[in-house]
Amino acid sequence: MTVGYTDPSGDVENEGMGAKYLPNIDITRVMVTVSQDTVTIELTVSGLIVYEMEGIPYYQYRIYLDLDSDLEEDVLIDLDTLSNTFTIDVDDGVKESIKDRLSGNGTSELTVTLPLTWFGDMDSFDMEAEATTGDIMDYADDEINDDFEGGTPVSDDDDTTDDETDDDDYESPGLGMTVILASIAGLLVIKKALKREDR
Ligand SMILES: [Ca+2]
Ligand SMILES: [Ca+2]
Ligand SMILES: [Ca+2]
Repeated sequence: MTVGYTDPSGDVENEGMGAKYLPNIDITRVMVTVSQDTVTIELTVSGLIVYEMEGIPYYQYRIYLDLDSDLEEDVLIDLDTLSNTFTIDVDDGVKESIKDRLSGNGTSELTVTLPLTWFGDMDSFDMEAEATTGDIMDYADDEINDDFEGGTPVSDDDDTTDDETDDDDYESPGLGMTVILASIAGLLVIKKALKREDR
């Protein structure tokens, strides 16, 4: 099961940060995939994901999960370069370090892979995310599916498996049309044959 949203690029809300820092927090897509044993989160930005760094400006990437459809967060995954902490917090419980479960530093896509047992029930869930950057004076951020509402779900076109299913669906009407055309052709032949008999 996958829940994913796309986000426009160039929609960072900027309070004075230099333009060169903005692509790194400009979210374009977030996908959360639940498989048999793991939950995998992929966060994509226009620029480069930066979570292993020190100093100013700082970057923070946060992914929230709502597991019970009440539009309130139950899980927070927080990657904060200012405090150099990379944690998951479930139901305001004990924060676990997830530093060794991250990959993608310096690329456009951050991947976090976590054990499904940490989450409990993931039969239905929703997700939102935000990325922020700042220095001493300035600040900028981008959000996706803010407050678990209004996001643009990833379309079927982005999913190879669904494309294959769609192709299968198209074959049936195609086959049906061939049968109809063959029937019409057959009727025309009979009609012509009958006309010949009339002569
Ligand atoms: Ca964006
Ligand atoms: Ca909730
Ligand atoms: Ca946005």
